[in-house]
Amino acid sequence: MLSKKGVDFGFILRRYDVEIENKGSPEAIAKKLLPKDAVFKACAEDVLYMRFKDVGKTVADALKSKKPLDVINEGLVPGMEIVSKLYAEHIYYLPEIMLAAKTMEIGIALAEKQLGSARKTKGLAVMHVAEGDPHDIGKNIAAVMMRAAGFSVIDMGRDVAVDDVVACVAKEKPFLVTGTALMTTTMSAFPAIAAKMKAKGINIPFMSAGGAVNREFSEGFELGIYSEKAPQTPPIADKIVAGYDWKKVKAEWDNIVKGV
Ligand code: B12
Repeated sequence: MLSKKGVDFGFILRRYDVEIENKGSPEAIAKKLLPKDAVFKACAEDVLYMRFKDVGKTVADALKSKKPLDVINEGLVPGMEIVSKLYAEHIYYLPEIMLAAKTMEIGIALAEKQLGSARKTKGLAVMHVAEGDPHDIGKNIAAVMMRAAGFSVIDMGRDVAVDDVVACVAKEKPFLVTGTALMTTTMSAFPAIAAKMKAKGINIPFMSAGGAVNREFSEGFELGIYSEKAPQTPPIADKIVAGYDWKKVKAEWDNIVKGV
């Protein structure tokens, strides 16, 4: 008779296909990436699982113990980041992305209401998403952060034509203009806008942002500065309002965004 001594039956009876399936399930990926804090985790989970009917209550509860900007940055945005990862891994598809984005927007709108408006504006920024690009979630988050930090924002929306941006900047005279591109096919609008601004004698910094651009590209043309994450925009904006031009922001960028 065969001896059973030392035999691990759990190992023999394991279904390998289940393990492989689990590795890629939303739950398995989320487990590693969800925020540790229970309140932020609940917000992130509502976005991740597209619970657009529940997110209002979850965020309202979260706002009882957390600051509105933290609910956005540490709860709702990490949820959307997991969604992006699931999309990249072909676990989520466009319908999930749309529903998750809608859920996040409902949550952000609620948190934004509690931010209150600054008494006196620190200055005006013009923000837009590049021509041909529909990806406005990151820009919307950056706009919320700018307003929360006391700046006024003209949000031109998404898919904005180069000449419309230049015309708006010439008319409104902001201290900063930002452009977001998530598609490699749309980012070329930014050096074109900066060149047209220069030709009109407008020398304010042009901040490029979004997944399609990096620091090298963003700083590679005149007026160009970079912001990697939405929360980096207010500290950079503070420096510009304090008198930094685009060259000085470029030179001191690492220090300005340190720890943000
Ligand atoms: C959501 C999404 C969509 C949504 C957009 C909804 C919306 N309202 O924005 C929808 C479904 C509409 C969409 C459509 C398409 N998409 Co899409 N989409 C995404 C996805 C999954 C997530 C993007 C996102 O919102 N992330 C969450 C936010 C919070 O992150 P974020 O935007 O990067 O923002 C962060 C930073 O970049 C930065 N930031 C962003 N903006 C700004 C602005 C400022 C001022 C600052 C300071 C910082 C900042 O701060 C944020 C964090 O702090 C990405 C994949 C990915 N991993 O990025 C693909 C992705 C961007 N899409 C892609 C593509 C190809 C498309 C389509 C062409 C698909 C198709 N075949 O139809 C279409 C576009 C068609 C068109 N021209 O109209 C590609 C782009 C590839 C490329 N390199 O060119 C990606 C990368 C997917 C991929 N891997 O292929 N998409």
